Amino acid sequence: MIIKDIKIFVCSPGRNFVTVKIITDSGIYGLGDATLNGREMAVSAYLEEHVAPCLIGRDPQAIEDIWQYLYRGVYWRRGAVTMAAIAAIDMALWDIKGKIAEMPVYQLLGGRSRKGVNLYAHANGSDITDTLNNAQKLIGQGFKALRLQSAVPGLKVTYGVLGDKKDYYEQQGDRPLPPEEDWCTTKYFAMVEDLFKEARKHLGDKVHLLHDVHSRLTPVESARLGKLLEPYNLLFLEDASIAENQDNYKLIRQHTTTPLAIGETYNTIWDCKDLIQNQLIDYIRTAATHAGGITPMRRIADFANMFNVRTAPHGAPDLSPICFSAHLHLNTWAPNFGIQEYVGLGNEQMQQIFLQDIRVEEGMAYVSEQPGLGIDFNEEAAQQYPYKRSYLPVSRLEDGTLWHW
Ligand code: CS2
Ligand code: MG
Repeated sequence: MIIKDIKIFVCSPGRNFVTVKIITDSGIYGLGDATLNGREMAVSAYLEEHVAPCLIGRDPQAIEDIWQYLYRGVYWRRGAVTMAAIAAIDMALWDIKGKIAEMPVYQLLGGRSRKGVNLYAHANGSDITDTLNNAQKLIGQGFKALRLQSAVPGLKVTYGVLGDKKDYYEQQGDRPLPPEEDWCTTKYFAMVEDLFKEARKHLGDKVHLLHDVHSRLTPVESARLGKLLEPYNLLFLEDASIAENQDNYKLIRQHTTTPLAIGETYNTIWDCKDLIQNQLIDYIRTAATHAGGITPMRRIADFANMFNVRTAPHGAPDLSPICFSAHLHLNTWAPNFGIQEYVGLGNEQMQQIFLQDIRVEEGMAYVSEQPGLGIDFNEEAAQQYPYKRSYLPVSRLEDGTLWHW
């Protein structure tokens, strides 16, 4: 069997997705997600111009060799664009291998470790009451773990809380330039403890609560926040501080027992090596699409397992359903799986394009039993929703200084 053709699709059913389809001479094909929000066309060009020509004629079953060829072989290692491109190829090859073996991918990884995959849903709100009302609705739908985010009074916009806008694209209107948001740590601290105090009062002790800081705090501020939230028993505090310098987390860890999670922007195991081996975090949140595919996600999971770190893959709306499927296979297998972020199975247009049979019930997702990843891609439907240039926002402090978004 050889790789006969590789097609790259960029469609926008509400938001942009980059999809790779590897077609073999046997007719079997595989699908992968290469979406990099705000930089989609860079990955598409990388795949089209630099990757696809090198893979035509190769054995699609040599997943490991192709991964090494695209990572080690090119000299220019790592980086978000490169790793999203490698990720999509890797996912598509696992999909093909599963179809050849007539087994779902989780079986190829080592088989089932659990009956279903625990999810956490997003409860966002324009104020604390609104957030808690939304949380109650999700609890009513059976969710047992919730990420709580509430707008910060006095700020124009707060990450994770879009008010009446359905996504960041709508926030940009017809002028596709990065929207500008503001940040003030003092105003945030004045809100955040009340959010969790009220949450425990109204939602009780049984529901798991999580919170995303989206890298807005310095390490010492993160340490203070972790301590402040200890009485409310979070499942984890996500992205408290940027960890380009992984040592940042030593300071945070020394001061708090609130569990810590990070990793949604990481491209390789090297980005989290020190965090994991020094047990500075509790959950690693890498995504198959941004960390180079299923092959390295499996390595990260095994490495993390040695240090009592669990996996909690990123599950934002800017990862395609193909990535979510890949995560469900990894999560069904990984002995140290923790929890999966979940924002629904996509809008109506997405459901016409990405065809899948994932079941979500009572806050758990159940992986497809179809051979491969168990997801299909409707090319004609995708063509109806062409690419639209768009950006993630940037963030500034109130004096105008550019801050982490
Ligand atoms: C967020 C993401 O889901 C999350 O945890 O941090 O929504 C993130 O902002 C986007 O994926 C950025 O592309
Ligand atoms: Mg996040």
